Amino acid sequence: MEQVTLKVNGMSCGHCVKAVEGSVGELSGVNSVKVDLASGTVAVEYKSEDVTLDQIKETIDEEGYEVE
Ligand SMILES: [Cu+2]
Repeated sequence: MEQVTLKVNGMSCGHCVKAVEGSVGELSGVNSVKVDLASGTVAVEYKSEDVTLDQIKETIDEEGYEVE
């Protein structure tokens, strides 16, 4: 299991939290995803055999947020 904390720009409210946690959480191989609005970060726990970090970043990007 890999663990990464991504800095993500543009998340500002509960809707953003739901959008990011929902879409990333749907990826197969993602074990957990937690948004922290105060610090603008997304903590993800995933299995690198099943999902890549690039896929996770792309999914956040597709929701309309910028991964630093
Ligand atoms: Cu929002």
